[in-house]
Amino acid sequence: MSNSNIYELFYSKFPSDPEAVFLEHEQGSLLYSQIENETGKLAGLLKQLGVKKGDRVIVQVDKSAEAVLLYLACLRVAAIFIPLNTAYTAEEVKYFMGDANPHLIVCRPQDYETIVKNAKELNVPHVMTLDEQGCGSLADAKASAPINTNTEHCSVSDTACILYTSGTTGRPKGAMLSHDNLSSNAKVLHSYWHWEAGDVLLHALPIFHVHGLFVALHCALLNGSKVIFLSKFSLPAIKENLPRSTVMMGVPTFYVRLLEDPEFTTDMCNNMRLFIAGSAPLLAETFKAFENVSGHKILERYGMTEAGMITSNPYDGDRIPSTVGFPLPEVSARVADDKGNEIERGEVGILEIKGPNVFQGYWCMPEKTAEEFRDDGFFITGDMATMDQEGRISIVGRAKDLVISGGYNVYPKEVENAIDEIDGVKESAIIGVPHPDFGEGVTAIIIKESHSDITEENVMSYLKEKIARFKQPNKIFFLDELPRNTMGKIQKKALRDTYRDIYQ
Ligand code: MCA
Ligand code: AMP
Repeated sequence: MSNSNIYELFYSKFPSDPEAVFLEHEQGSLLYSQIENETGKLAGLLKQLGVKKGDRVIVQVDKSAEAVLLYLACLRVAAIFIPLNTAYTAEEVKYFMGDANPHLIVCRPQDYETIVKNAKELNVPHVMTLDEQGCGSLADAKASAPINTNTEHCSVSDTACILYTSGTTGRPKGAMLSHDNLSSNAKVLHSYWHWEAGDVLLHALPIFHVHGLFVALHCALLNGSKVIFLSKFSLPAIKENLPRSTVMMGVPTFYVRLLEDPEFTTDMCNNMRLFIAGSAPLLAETFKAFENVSGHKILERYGMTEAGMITSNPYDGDRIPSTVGFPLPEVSARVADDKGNEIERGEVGILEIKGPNVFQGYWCMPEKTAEEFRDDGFFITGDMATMDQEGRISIVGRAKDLVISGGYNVYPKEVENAIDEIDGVKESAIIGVPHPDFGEGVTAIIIKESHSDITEENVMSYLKEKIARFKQPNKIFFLDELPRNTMGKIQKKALRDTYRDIYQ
């Protein structure tokens, strides 16, 4: 039986030129010809630490070439790679440690003490560090580790990664993505977006989510392309590197910020072949303004942690603003009613999907997994959509209570739970309202207990330790009561209507 380990697929595409650059990063360059040896050393170290196939490795580190090598090394030993957003607080990370029961945690040096303390409590055997320069105890130990030349055999359904995604209950769930989920999606995107010889990817996304780690890096790896690897999104770095790039992927905020910059011009985009947007809705006005300035129609696609990329606007055909295009090859999609029955074209329903990209289930949560699949295997995305006669899909809303801020998902329940713990708070509601930079701004409406003198500052200082900065409200309002319907359910739509202009 052939080896479905996705590393084997990448390896088969490495360019034969020994000088071909994979990552051009702030400390120098990583060549394709170095990947095998460097990941071999890291894989040797992982094995020395006792990491076996199926063991979990949690990684919460800043973006660096070494972090990418660590990802590839985990694939090689068939450990399950679990990347975490660097914005997560110690308390959030402790939940993931308890849930995933990892064999190893790799963290930033500044977080080491806290993580070790929690690791002891939770019986996690090893904690190592890696900083943004690629230094730390992991790199030190790697230097003397035996080289592992093997790439572990994997079947199509073996889990390669777990990515945590919060939920409407407020408790994060680990979506298990198999080697085949990742490779099938990567191959489809590589072909659908016409990757070609000489393509250079401008990479400014974080590498702890699907967009930056899988969609962007996997396409480049399959193409043997050079990646201009920026540590984060910064306008000066983007403007400097666009003339040397051919492909860029970003969340809508990237494009909004570029448009606000008077120095961003058509000339900068002369070498560009493709701008791709996703993770949140791209406003039609952004699409049009970007076309006016750059001469490029942004290609918008739609995806989810549980399924990677699902639909895409066409490469050659019409890219229509406010639509997310067609289901990708091998992906079946239907717009359905709340029982999973397909409804008429043009009507609004819930998007359901099926295909080799759809995940294996939530880690240790079989009931949650079962709830989100229909009997015929379709996964319920929770996104409201329409499909036209040609099969083109538009995402028109969300059935799930979710706010997307700058491409990061914020589940209101999680923030409400944290606020409701505060002394003096009776209840709260979190809503997303239009925000010029982040798309949606996280906004809190709080009802105090009678006689409480709690202030906005009290709430913010409590949340600082509890939840990541991007989940914390941009604005807080205190009301006497929340609007409710006759069933007693909070009317979030009414709240969104009331506060819709607060960031304009
Ligand atoms: C930073 N801040 C944010 C966000 N990012 N607040 C709300 N929402 C955010 N997304 C906070 C910072 O902590 C800081 O707080 C303040 O806002 C200003 O930071 P700034 O420097 O302006 O922001 P930034 O560092 O430039 O980051 C903005 C960003 C970044 C570049 C848009 O958020 C980003 O890279 N987003 C990409 C997310 C992503 O990759 N999503 C893909 C998920 P303070 O001032 O208090 O310090 S994958 C997915 O969704 C699916 C599968 C898909 O379809 O792709
Ligand atoms: P995540 O859980 O981070 O994977 O976020 C997935 C969610 O992001 C989807 O369920 C959608 O609600 C949203 N999303 C991703 N891409 C798009 C897009 N192009 N347009 C609208 N929503 C999107």
